[in-house]
Amino acid sequence: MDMRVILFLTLFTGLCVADSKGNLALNGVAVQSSLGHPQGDAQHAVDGNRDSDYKKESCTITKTEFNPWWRVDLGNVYSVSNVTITNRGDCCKDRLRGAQIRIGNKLDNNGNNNELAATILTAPNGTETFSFESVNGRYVNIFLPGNDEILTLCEVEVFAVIDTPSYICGPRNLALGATAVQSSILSGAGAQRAVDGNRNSLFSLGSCSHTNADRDPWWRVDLGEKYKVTRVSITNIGDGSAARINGAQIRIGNSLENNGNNNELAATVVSIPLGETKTFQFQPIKGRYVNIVIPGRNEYLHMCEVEMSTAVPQKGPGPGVDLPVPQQQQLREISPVYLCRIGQETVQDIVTRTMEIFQITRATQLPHGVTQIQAAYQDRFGKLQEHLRQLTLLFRKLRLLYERCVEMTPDLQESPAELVPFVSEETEAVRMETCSPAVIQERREVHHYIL
Ligand SMILES: [Ca+2]
Ligand SMILES: [Ca+2]
Repeated sequence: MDMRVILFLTLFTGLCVADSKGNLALNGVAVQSSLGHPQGDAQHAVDGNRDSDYKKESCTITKTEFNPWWRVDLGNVYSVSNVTITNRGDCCKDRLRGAQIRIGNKLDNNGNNNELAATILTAPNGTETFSFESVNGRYVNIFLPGNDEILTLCEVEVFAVIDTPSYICGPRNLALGATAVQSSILSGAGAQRAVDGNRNSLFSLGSCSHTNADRDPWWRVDLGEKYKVTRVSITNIGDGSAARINGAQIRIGNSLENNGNNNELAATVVSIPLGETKTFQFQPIKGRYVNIVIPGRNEYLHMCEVEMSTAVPQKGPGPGVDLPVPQQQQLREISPVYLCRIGQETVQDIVTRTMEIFQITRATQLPHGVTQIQAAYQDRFGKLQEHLRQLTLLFRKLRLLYERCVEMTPDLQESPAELVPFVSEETEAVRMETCSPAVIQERREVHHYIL
């Protein structure tokens, strides 16, 4: 088989690298919805110790709350296929029943909206492994839906088909767990709450910082070392006044003069809707301190999470080190793995759509003597048409990915293109329609990911 095609198929079937069995969660950064007890830190579920006796200080615990969760950041994106959970053994095994393993790359709803990989239907007795169809993701959540629930985990181990990242993910959140201070503290809502990894925006849940109505109120995080910061995200309060954050300035630098509020201005907040997260991007500013300050008025400053990062993925060099590889080159290096991810997802989407089409088609074959109701028929026909339209778009996307793959591997051999899906006459027909807005949108999306 042609080298280029082998590479293409290899990328899209996920067999990017050799396999291994390492626990990816070990000593990863873990956070949880709340701390139910001083000995129940989120980090205890990734300390490499499966001891299931809570008193041995190797288990986590949240408060009794609505929808408690726990999350580990794997640092990069992996194709996760197994999660091993050690339940608490000294009591309360049943609490874990109904918990969900969710995996993905988003932090919306603290990652609890990511793809559902498995549900814990019966309370594990000791350690139990959950295997599933691989899910790509950087974050692994254990989410326990329900009222008045307590989530306790004594160990969570995460395994992928391959121990090399599916692709290099965006850089880590530099502020997570760093030391934060602010101009004053209202009702115990300290600055640290804005860097606890929890975006929960309901003030009552204890993860939002809040100052008094100070003149020029401010908040500051100490990153410990100098970083070239290019991006700051702020999660606004969800059950207070959204407008208080308006006009806040993001300032970055190394000086503590005027509490750091004289450092370089990176961006100004115009507004952030209630409970939402807004990201501010700017040219790199090197600094150890990042301030959020509301100048010129007496105001309350409250934020439920502040996250920040550098533009280039942190691979290899430690904090504050200027990366030796120019950004352009770095991006070129990681492009094939981005292709790999998008290709896999596209193929997966094609499979899902096709299965749905089969389902609908099967349902239209009625037994003898049964007549189709007109409305039901039209409904099915409409759905079928929509699925087919989406399927066409997905194949176009796959074709674009293939073209990009070819461009990036000019040193590999030529052709035989017939091994690649959708390369025949249909492809030619598709190309005639490039003026369709949907196609343009698809191209834009694909190129956005790749470039
Ligand atoms: Ca443990
Ligand atoms: Ca928080």
